[in-house]
Amino acid sequence: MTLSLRDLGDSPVSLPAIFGAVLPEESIADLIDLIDKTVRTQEGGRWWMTLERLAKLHGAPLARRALRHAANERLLTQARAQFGEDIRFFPQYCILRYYDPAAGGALANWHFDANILGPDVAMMNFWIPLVDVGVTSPGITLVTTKRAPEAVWRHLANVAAKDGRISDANRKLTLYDDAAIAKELEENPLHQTTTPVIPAGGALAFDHQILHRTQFLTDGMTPRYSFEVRVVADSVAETLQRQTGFVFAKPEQILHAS
Ligand SMILES: O=C(O)CCC(=O)C(=O)O
Ligand SMILES: [Fe+2]
Repeated sequence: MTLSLRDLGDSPVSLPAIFGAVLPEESIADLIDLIDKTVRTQEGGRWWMTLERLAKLHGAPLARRALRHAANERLLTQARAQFGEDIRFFPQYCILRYYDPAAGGALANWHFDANILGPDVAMMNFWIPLVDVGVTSPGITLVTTKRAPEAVWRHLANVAAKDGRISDANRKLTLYDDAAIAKELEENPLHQTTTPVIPAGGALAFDHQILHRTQFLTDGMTPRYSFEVRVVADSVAETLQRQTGFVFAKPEQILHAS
């Protein structure tokens, strides 16, 4: 399956989808500058930072500044269309990343983002590269069939079933062995993978049921900047907040605070 680049419209499209021109040039430049000054200068050589941590280290206004770029009317319209209602941002899992393949280490192996809130909570990710990805800079490879492979999804559901949701203690069990997934994909021709080529400021939109990983690296790949923007439906946010302690932000809180 090949995904084709589309414009952010106001009707829901089937996921995964790729959109062009989600962020304007000014937003891309500002987010790269922010990543250079925060993510890349942090102690311990870590290459990613959640907006929650950004707020802690550098103040809430800076975290809001980052999220405000994503809270543009066009992205919000598409997100609301997907859920059929208003949405809330999930700042504890909105993540700014810088990744240099030459420095070694892989970013993410196969997983579902359902490892964050559990398999039954609908969550959507606008994965926004700030440089062109999919050829020289590593993008995302994903399986285009939902809840696939079934055996892997079951494994995740079983892990979650232990305490009703994915906890910090069992989250590492939800990362999958690459060789096992490769075998599963090979044996079941229903499952296909794709690695979309996405221009800087475009977005790959997918949900918690779609198996994905960092694109397999090839020689000479160049560094990548990216921004993960996760959202949930407004109607589940209050309950989730009570159950999990995670905090979800309404778009107007992001847009109208100083
Ligand atoms: O940035 C990557 O390569 C992995 C990101 C990821 O797994 C995600 O956005 O859900
Ligand atoms: Fe992920």
